[in-house]
Amino acid sequence: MNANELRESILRHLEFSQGKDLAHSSTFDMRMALTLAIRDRVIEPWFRATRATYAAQSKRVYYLSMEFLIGRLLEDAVMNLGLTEMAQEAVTGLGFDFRAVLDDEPDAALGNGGLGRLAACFLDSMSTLGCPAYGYGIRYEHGLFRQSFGPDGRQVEDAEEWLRQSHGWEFERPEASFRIGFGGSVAESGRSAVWTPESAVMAKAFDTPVVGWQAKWANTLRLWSAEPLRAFDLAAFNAGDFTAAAAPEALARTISRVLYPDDTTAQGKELRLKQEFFFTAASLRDILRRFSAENSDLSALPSRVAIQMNDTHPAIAGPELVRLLTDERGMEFETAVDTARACLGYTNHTLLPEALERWSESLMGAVLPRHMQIIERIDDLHARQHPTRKSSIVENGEVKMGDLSFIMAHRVNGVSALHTELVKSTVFADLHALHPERIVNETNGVTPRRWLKGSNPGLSTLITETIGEGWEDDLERLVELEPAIEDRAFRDRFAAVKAKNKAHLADWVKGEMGIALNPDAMFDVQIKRFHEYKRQHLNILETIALWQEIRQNPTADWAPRVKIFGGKAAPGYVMAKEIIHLINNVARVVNADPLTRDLLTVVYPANYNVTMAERLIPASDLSEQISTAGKEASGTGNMKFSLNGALTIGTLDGANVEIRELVGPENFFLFGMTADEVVERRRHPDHASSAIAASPRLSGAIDAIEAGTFSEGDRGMYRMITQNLRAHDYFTVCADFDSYWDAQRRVDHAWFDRDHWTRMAALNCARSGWFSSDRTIKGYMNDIWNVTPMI
Ligand code: GL7
Ligand code: PLP
Repeated sequence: MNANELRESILRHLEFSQGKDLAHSSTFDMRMALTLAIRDRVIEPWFRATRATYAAQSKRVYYLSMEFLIGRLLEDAVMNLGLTEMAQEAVTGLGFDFRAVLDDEPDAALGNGGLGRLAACFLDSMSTLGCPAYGYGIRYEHGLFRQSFGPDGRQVEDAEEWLRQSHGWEFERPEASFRIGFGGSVAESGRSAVWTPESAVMAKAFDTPVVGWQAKWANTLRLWSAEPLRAFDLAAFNAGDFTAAAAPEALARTISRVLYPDDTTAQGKELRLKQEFFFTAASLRDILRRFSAENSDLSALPSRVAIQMNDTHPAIAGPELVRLLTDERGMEFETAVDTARACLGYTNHTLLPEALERWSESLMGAVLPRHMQIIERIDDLHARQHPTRKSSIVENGEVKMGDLSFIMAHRVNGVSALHTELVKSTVFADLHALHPERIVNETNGVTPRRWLKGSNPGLSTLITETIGEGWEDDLERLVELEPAIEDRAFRDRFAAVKAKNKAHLADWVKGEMGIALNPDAMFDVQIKRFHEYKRQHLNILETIALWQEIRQNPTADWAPRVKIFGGKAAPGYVMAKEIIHLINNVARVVNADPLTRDLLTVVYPANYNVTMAERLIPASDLSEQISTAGKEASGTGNMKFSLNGALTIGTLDGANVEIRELVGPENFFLFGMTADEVVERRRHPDHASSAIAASPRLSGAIDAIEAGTFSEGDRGMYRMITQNLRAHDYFTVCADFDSYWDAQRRVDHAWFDRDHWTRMAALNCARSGWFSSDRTIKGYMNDIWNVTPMI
């Protein structure tokens, strides 16, 4: 394709898809026309991949996930097709600003955080590697809420409206519709059972093609939208009851209306259970339909179908597949359980007890009566096969979805080396003893296309000029940078790229927030969901202590810092929202202090999302990965920072452990207790108060909050935070504070030798190649899915 063809194609779409002539086209029209012109280019690899998969009768991967945090698609697709320059030329030639056109696209925020973003990186890697795959999820009408801050600094949530404008990437598939039932009764006769649901909705498919690097392969993201069986009650309408007439539609659509804004917290809502069953059941029906079009023998299912359960959200896949195989296809129960298990894999993403889904037996029985029976039979069968088992799936009136997933999967994986060991020794210790071969580790990864090539063009150019092309899908080649890092000229260029990215970010912050940042200061960044275990409060306490110390000694040799925060709190998570509130008010006070103005600035741009991450990460000097050890299963933000040449200050938690090993302990600022030490320390009832008493800096910071310094004299404002720190402090903020403070001063010290800092930063990049999600997906293909790449 040449530039002229692309231009013609854009003009055609402007005219025939948007119904506009160029002179009257808006930025939106241009964005849609470019999207459709680019989508046209994706069709060829997409069809080619589908045909090749059918022709080879390959095994396909089905990645079932409640969340796909894909962000914007246009820039990424243009990049993967190798059309970036051509598209820029065409759009500019038609009189539009290319950046403004790209920025017009809303983020598809169909996920909360790391778990959903991982699923998006996996889609990219599966397409890049030629792994025949479908992502299956929900087409939420409203993605993750939009965050703003009220005048008092508190989080305000608004509905997100990404589908208000038409979504240019998707294809509606009315022919791929399935009826999904809920409730009702079960009539058993002999070995078979007939489930008669009480209510039902239709699941309708919408497909988005996902093109891989250099368009060698493309897969499908199929999202289900809930629709009524009967859109409209005409009798009620004719009788004048307009609300009742529209009721069936409103009710059905509720199922795919909203993404639950929870991060690592299970939602105990009936609607959530229905959402989980809705998309899982529709996906399984689709999978069996595709299988049956090519095969008549169901025993071949595991040789053609690999289904991955992304966390326990699709855990109902086990019993539902067994139900489809037995009740609907006549397979014998034990054979069906074995067949289902051979297809299913389960990824565990968290050990937090509040995130391990449990559904009350009565709710499960009411919403999915047949599945409840099947779960009990699976439990019985497993108990018979393993008489030494100590626990069961159904306990104390609750169905433990983690246990169900474990028992119904042939492989269970953790998401970092440390996490996998903890999975074995804690939540699944009992089941692991019975099935020692089942748990495997697949350390997370991130796609280098979006998170380096696309988001950091300056660094990408430097890399390509230094080691040549081809690192984008062979990221471990970044080690070839190492000899160049010894060269001062290379380091200067590396530093210049970072400086430019920081200047861009500073411009953006100035425009968005009206705050001027010193681009020579260290950009110290903590962006992620707000959660006590992630310990944004540890960071803000250190910020307060630092501010106090600078005030006492303003002429000392301080390393100027900009502390940047970003992230949302679940609307119902009061403590996390209080921490947000505190940070905003610390920012207000600190930024207004003339004594510290050039040395310390705190900024917290609202509404952290994928696009903001793409802006912030390339401009960061220091990456804050400071969770309580043992709590962050892996992290993926940590990998993105290191890849983009930020140094990490972090605990031995999740994938930080592997990052530190790979980049070298001398290029990583470690602090804090280990996971074992945290558990031990918590046994001492005074673990927090003794730490506070021993640390004048920490007590000074807490005292300042309690004195009303950040709440206009209101001493009680942040009581919830400070009382928790003093009395309970489950996440051991206090016990880790001094160690964190010391590590931050080592950071300051390192910052003064800027050339050495750059050397460490460049080594972080050069040694992060292993964190490509291509490596992760190869692991899943080999260890779990038994699928071979098609390219
Ligand atoms: C998470 C983990 O908390 C996070 O550490 C991990 O990187 C991510 C992907 O594996 O999964 N688990 C979880 O429930 N959420 C996560 O982000 C929401
Ligand atoms: N949210 C967004 C928008 C992200 O891009 C990422 C990862 O980069 C995350 C959440 C997860 O961050 P973390 O691994 O720090 O929890």
